[in-house]
Amino acid sequence: MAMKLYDYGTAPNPRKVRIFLAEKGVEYELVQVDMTKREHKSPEFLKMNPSGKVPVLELDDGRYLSESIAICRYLEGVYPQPNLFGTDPFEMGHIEMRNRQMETELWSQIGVSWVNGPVMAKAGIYTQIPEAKAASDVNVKNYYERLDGELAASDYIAGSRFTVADITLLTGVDFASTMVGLKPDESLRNLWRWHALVSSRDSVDALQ
Ligand SMILES: N[C@@H](CCC(=O)N[C@@H](CS)C(=O)NCC(=O)O)C(=O)O
Repeated sequence: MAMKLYDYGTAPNPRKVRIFLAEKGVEYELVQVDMTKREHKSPEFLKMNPSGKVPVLELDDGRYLSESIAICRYLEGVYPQPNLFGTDPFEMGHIEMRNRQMETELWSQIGVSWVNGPVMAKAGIYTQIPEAKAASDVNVKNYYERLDGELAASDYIAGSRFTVADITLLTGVDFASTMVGLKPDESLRNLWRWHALVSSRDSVDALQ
C-alpha cells in the first residue's frame, strides 16, 4: 500500500509537500479533499487531522501526520536524499531559520490578505476586516522588496542550494500571486530570477 497525501488543488500547504515528494522521487497516492464542500471539516477527516486542514499524510501502516513541514521532516528522515533540511548543525539551523521567516513573516501576512480578500469574503466564513488586509498587503509588498535585496547576494533563499525554505517561499509567492492579488512587482529582478530558477526544477515544473 502506498502512502496517501490528502490534498486540495489550489491549496499552497499541500503543494509544499507535493514538491517535496517529487524532489525525493517518492511514489504516493493523491487524494483530493473538496474544500468547497467543507470535506476537510467532516468527522472522517477530523479523525485524521483534528485541526481540519490539508495536507495530511497517511502512512502505509495507517498512521497520520499533518502540518506540511512536519510531514516534510518525516519524509526527509525516511528518504534522506536529496537533502533539503541541511547536513551540518549550522546549515540545519540556517535553513530552519529561513523557513520560519518565510512562514512567520511572509505567509502569515499573505494569510491575513487571503482571509480578508474577495474569495474568502464570498465564502462567508470569516468576518471581513478590510483594515487588516490593507496593512497585510503593504507588509507583503515590503517583504518582497526585502527578499529581492537578499536574493541579490544568494541564488537560493537559504544559501547556495535548493532547500525546503525555497519550497515554502515559492508556494507562498505563487499562492499570493494567483489567488490573493499580491504578485511581486516586475522591478524585483532578483526575486524573479530566483522564481524562474526554482520554477524550472522538474519537481516544481510538473506540478504547477
Ligand atoms: N500549518 C499548516 C497549515 C495548513 C493549512 O492552513 N491548510 C489550509 C489549506 S493550504 C487549510 O486546510 N485551510 C482550511 C482551514 O484553515 O480551515 C501546514 O503547514 O500544513
